[in-house]
Order: sequence, then structure tokens, then C-alpha cells
Amino acid sequence: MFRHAIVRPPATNFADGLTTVQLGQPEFARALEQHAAYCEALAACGLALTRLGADKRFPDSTFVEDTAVMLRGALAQVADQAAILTRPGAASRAGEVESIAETLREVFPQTTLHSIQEPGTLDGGDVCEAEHETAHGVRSHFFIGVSERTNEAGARQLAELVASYGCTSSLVDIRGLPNILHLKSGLGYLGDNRLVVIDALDNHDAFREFDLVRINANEEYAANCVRVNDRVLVAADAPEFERTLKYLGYQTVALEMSEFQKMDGGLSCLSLRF
Ligand code: CIR
Repeated sequence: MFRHAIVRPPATNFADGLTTVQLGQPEFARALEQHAAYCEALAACGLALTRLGADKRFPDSTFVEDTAVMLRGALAQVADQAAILTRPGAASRAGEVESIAETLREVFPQTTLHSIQEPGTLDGGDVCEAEHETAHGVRSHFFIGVSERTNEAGARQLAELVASYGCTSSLVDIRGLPNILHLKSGLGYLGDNRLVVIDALDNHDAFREFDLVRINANEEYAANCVRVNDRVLVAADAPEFERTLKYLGYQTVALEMSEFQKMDGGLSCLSLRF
């Protein structure tokens, strides 16, 4: 159950951020509208939002998910809630982490903070939290992408940290896979032991104990969907995938994401949920 989310609207220089796709320049006014609708959807799922101010120093700073990984301890002897501050793989994004750390310290002082250390790099978009049944109940399992942003050192540090909280993990190397910046650009966890996967990730060994929901090549951007309590937030313009979700019994909320897609951003990356 998620109760909170941290969000940050795009700044006026949002279009100066990093991107590898050629979908044209994002329109700022439209990006703001889409961001507002996204925040409304999170609130409608019952989340209390911490809304940070736009930060022009970092054009990519609306993608808050990349700056931290939120964790709930599964072991009685460790803190209930923790966050792992990342060390983003893109130099222009390194400074984004400090203000998220400050926010967590101020607004959620009960959160224990850890950090990824040099030489590790890690972007939150490479971390997909799923769940699995164990003899001791349901535990989190983290799929950690090794990508152009997250290196092996960063992925292994995260694996050790989550293990200290009683969680398991597996590494998924996505280097060289076409069209995905982060692991979660092609992977989503729906709950109920179900993973949404794009074709390129379909046969990966790490997913073999999960039920896979495949997504058509022309709708792959929507693989980065987010289950928030009783709803699934999904990018608009993926009608077949949305039909599949409904068929599986999920209540969907379709959100226009075109301006964020132009900057390589998926739906999940606009919030830190916990
Ligand atoms: C970047 O290249 O870092 C941003 N323009 C997009 C980051 C998207 N993050 C995500 O999907 N988790």
C-alpha cells in the first residue's frame, strides 16, 4: 500500500534535459498540464503528495524517481522505512540527489538514509520492486538493471543494501538492448506475481517465477506502468495493453505522457512512491 509520493514539476528549461529519442522538443505548457494530471491521479489513488518546487538548475529534475530507492524493512530488527540515495549515472543529474535527501530528512525524519558510493552509479529507473512469497510471508524482490546509467558496482551495492533489509534481488543486464534507457522502461510490476515485459526482456531468466504480461511492440512505451493501490496508471495511446489490463481485472487510469516521452521519461519516473 502506498501512502505518499514526492513529485516535482518540470522547470522552464525542461527541454534542455537529456534525451536519446527523436520525438521533437517538448512543449513546456503541455508538460505542466500532463504533470498536473499525473499528480491528480496519484492523489485519487489516495496518496499524500509532497510537491517540490521546479528546479531550473537541473533540467531533468522532474524525474524524481531516479534519485532514490524507497525500501520497507522486512526484518523486525531494522528500521521500518529506509531510502537509498542514488548516484545517477549522468553527470548532469548528480546534484539532484541532495534536495531529495533534504526533503526526506525534513518531511520523513523516520526514514533511514543510505547512499550508493563511488565507483557505483545507480538510477532509480533501473530498479523494479516486485514481491514474492516466502516461508516468512511476502517479501520484496528487486530487479536491478545494469545499464548505461547503472553500473555493476552500483547494482551490487544496492543488492547488498536490500539484502540487509531482508529483501532479495537479481541483476538484469540491459546494456545493448534497443530503445530502453532504464530497466523500468521495459518492465513493470503489477502485483499478483505479474510482470509486464517488452519483447527484449521476455526470456530473461530472472523473471521465470513470475507470470509475464507481454506488450505489443508498438505500445512498448506503456510497459512502464505503475500499480498504485487499487489502480494501474498507464500511458495513454496503448489501447491493446489497457484492454489486457482491464481483462486481468485492473482498474486503469490512462495518462498523457507525450512531453515526458520526448525526454526519455516513463510514467514511473515522475514520482517517488512509498
Ligand atoms: C534522463 O535521461 O535522465 C532523463 N531525460 C529521463 C529520465 C527518465 N527516468 C526514468 O525513466 N526513470
